[in-house]
Amino acid sequence: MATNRTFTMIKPDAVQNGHIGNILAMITNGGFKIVSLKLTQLTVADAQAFYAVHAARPFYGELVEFMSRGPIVAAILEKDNAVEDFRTLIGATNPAEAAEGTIRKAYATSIGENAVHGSDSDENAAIEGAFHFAGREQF
Ligand code: DAT
Ligand code: MG
Repeated sequence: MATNRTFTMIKPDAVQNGHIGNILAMITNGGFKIVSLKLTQLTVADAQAFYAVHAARPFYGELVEFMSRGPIVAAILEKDNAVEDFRTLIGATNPAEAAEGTIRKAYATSIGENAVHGSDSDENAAIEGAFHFAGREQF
Protein backbone atom coordinates (compact mmCIF):
# COMPACT_ATOMS: atom_id res chain seq x y z
CA MET A 1 0.00 0.00 0.00
CA ALA A 2 1.29 3.46 -0.88
CA THR A 3 2.24 5.73 2.00
CA ASN A 4 1.46 9.44 1.71
CA ARG A 5 4.94 10.88 2.23
CA THR A 6 7.96 11.61 0.06
CA PHE A 7 11.36 13.19 0.59
CA THR A 8 12.92 16.05 -1.37
CA MET A 9 16.05 18.16 -1.46
CA ILE A 10 16.44 21.55 -3.12
CA LYS A 11 19.93 20.95 -4.48
CA PRO A 12 22.99 23.25 -4.14
CA ASP A 13 22.53 24.78 -7.61
CA ALA A 14 18.97 25.95 -6.90
CA VAL A 15 19.84 27.19 -3.40
CA GLN A 16 22.83 29.12 -4.75
CA ASN A 17 20.72 30.59 -7.56
CA GLY A 18 18.12 31.94 -5.10
CA HIS A 19 15.24 29.59 -5.97
CA ILE A 20 14.33 28.23 -2.50
CA GLY A 21 11.22 30.39 -2.13
CA ASN A 22 9.91 29.78 -5.65
CA ILE A 23 10.45 26.02 -5.43
CA LEU A 24 8.73 25.78 -2.03
CA ALA A 25 5.82 27.76 -3.55
CA MET A 26 5.57 25.29 -6.46
CA ILE A 27 5.59 22.42 -3.94
CA THR A 28 2.84 23.86 -1.74
CA ASN A 29 0.80 25.05 -4.75
CA GLY A 30 1.09 21.46 -6.00
CA GLY A 31 -0.89 20.31 -2.98
CA PHE A 32 2.00 19.04 -0.84
CA LYS A 33 2.09 19.80 2.89
CA ILE A 34 5.56 20.34 4.38
CA VAL A 35 5.97 18.10 7.44
CA SER A 36 9.76 18.55 7.93
CA LEU A 37 12.06 21.29 6.62
CA LYS A 38 15.69 22.38 7.09
CA LEU A 39 18.60 24.19 5.46
CA THR A 40 21.67 22.01 5.82
CA GLN A 41 24.79 20.85 3.97
CA LEU A 42 25.86 17.32 3.11
CA THR A 43 29.44 16.27 3.85
CA VAL A 44 31.19 14.25 1.15
CA ALA A 45 30.55 11.14 3.27
CA ASP A 46 26.85 12.05 3.59
CA ALA A 47 26.50 12.48 -0.18
CA GLN A 48 28.33 9.20 -0.83
CA ALA A 49 25.99 7.39 1.55
CA PHE A 50 22.81 9.06 0.29
CA TYR A 51 23.64 8.16 -3.33
CA ALA A 52 25.31 4.79 -2.59
CA VAL A 53 22.88 3.11 -5.01
CA HIS A 54 24.64 5.03 -7.83
CA ALA A 55 28.20 4.19 -6.69
CA ALA A 56 28.98 2.19 -9.82
CA ARG A 57 27.71 4.86 -12.24
CA PRO A 58 30.24 6.99 -14.17
CA PHE A 59 28.74 10.24 -12.81
CA TYR A 60 28.93 9.23 -9.12
CA GLY A 61 32.05 11.28 -8.28
CA GLU A 62 30.61 14.37 -9.94
CA LEU A 63 27.26 13.83 -8.20
CA VAL A 64 28.88 13.55 -4.75
CA GLU A 65 31.03 16.63 -5.36
CA PHE A 66 28.01 18.63 -6.53
CA MET A 67 25.65 17.55 -3.74
CA SER A 68 28.20 18.43 -1.03
CA ARG A 69 29.43 21.74 -2.45
CA GLY A 70 26.89 24.04 -0.76
CA PRO A 71 23.73 24.22 1.31
CA ILE A 72 20.61 22.25 0.44
CA VAL A 73 17.04 22.35 1.69
CA ALA A 74 15.79 18.96 2.90
CA ALA A 75 12.07 18.35 3.35
CA ILE A 76 9.51 15.63 3.96
CA LEU A 77 6.27 16.22 2.07
CA GLU A 78 2.79 14.80 2.55
CA LYS A 79 0.05 14.26 -0.04
CA ASP A 80 -2.03 11.36 -1.31
CA ASN A 81 0.12 9.41 -3.79
CA ALA A 82 3.09 11.59 -2.71
CA VAL A 83 5.99 9.74 -4.35
CA GLU A 84 4.46 9.48 -7.81
CA ASP A 85 2.82 12.92 -7.79
CA PHE A 86 6.07 14.56 -6.68
CA ARG A 87 8.04 12.84 -9.46
CA THR A 88 5.47 14.33 -11.86
CA LEU A 89 5.90 17.80 -10.32
CA ILE A 90 9.72 17.73 -10.55
CA GLY A 91 9.87 16.41 -14.13
CA ALA A 92 12.45 14.31 -15.98
CA THR A 93 16.01 13.92 -14.64
CA ASN A 94 17.32 15.67 -17.76
CA PRO A 95 15.81 19.19 -17.86
CA ALA A 96 15.92 19.08 -21.66
CA GLU A 97 13.23 16.37 -21.39
CA ALA A 98 11.28 17.90 -18.49
CA ALA A 99 7.66 18.91 -19.18
CA GLU A 100 6.43 22.50 -19.04
CA GLY A 101 5.28 23.46 -15.56
CA THR A 102 7.73 21.15 -13.77
CA ILE A 103 10.31 22.33 -11.24
CA ARG A 104 13.23 20.98 -13.28
CA LYS A 105 11.94 22.67 -16.45
CA ALA A 106 11.91 25.96 -14.55
CA TYR A 107 15.10 25.69 -12.50
CA ALA A 108 17.42 22.83 -13.53
CA THR A 109 20.45 23.77 -15.57
CA SER A 110 21.74 20.32 -16.62
CA ILE A 111 21.17 16.59 -16.06
CA GLY A 112 23.76 16.66 -13.27
CA GLU A 113 22.64 19.94 -11.66
CA ASN A 114 18.90 19.49 -11.77
CA ALA A 115 17.62 21.62 -8.89
CA VAL A 116 15.62 19.04 -6.93
CA HIS A 117 15.57 15.47 -5.66
CA GLY A 118 12.47 13.34 -5.31
CA SER A 119 12.30 9.84 -3.80
CA ASP A 120 11.58 7.04 -6.28
CA SER A 121 9.60 4.69 -3.98
CA ASP A 122 7.75 4.67 -0.67
CA GLU A 123 10.54 2.55 0.83
CA ASN A 124 13.24 5.02 -0.25
CA ALA A 125 11.13 7.99 0.88
CA ALA A 126 11.11 6.56 4.41
CA ILE A 127 14.86 5.76 4.33
CA GLU A 128 15.79 9.18 2.91
CA GLY A 129 13.51 11.06 5.31
CA ALA A 130 15.05 9.24 8.26
CA PHE A 131 18.55 10.01 6.91
CA HIS A 132 17.85 13.75 7.42
CA PHE A 133 15.24 14.03 10.17
CA ALA A 134 14.87 12.60 13.66
CA GLY A 135 11.40 11.34 14.51
CA ARG A 136 10.67 14.42 16.61
CA GLU A 137 11.39 16.60 13.53
CA GLN A 138 8.70 14.83 11.47
CA PHE A 139 5.35 16.55 12.06
P1 DAT B 1 16.53 11.30 -10.37
O1 DAT B 1 17.21 12.39 -9.57
O2 DAT B 1 15.62 11.88 -11.42
O3 DAT B 1 15.85 10.26 -9.53
P2 DAT B 1 18.61 9.32 -10.82
O4 DAT B 1 18.17 8.71 -9.55
O5 DAT B 1 18.69 8.47 -12.04
O6 DAT B 1 17.67 10.58 -11.20
O7 DAT B 1 20.04 10.00 -10.63
C1 DAT B 1 20.34 10.69 -9.44
C2 DAT B 1 21.06 11.97 -9.81
O8 DAT B 1 22.29 11.65 -10.45
C3 DAT B 1 20.32 12.86 -10.81
O9 DAT B 1 19.35 13.68 -10.20
C4 DAT B 1 21.44 13.65 -11.39
C5 DAT B 1 22.58 12.63 -11.44
N1 DAT B 1 22.62 11.98 -12.76
C6 DAT B 1 21.78 11.02 -13.23
N2 DAT B 1 22.09 10.66 -14.49
C7 DAT B 1 23.17 11.42 -14.83
C8 DAT B 1 23.98 11.55 -16.00
N3 DAT B 1 23.74 10.79 -17.08
N4 DAT B 1 24.99 12.44 -15.97
C9 DAT B 1 25.24 13.20 -14.88
N5 DAT B 1 24.52 13.15 -13.75
C10 DAT B 1 23.51 12.27 -13.72
MG1 MG C 1 16.60 8.85 -8.25
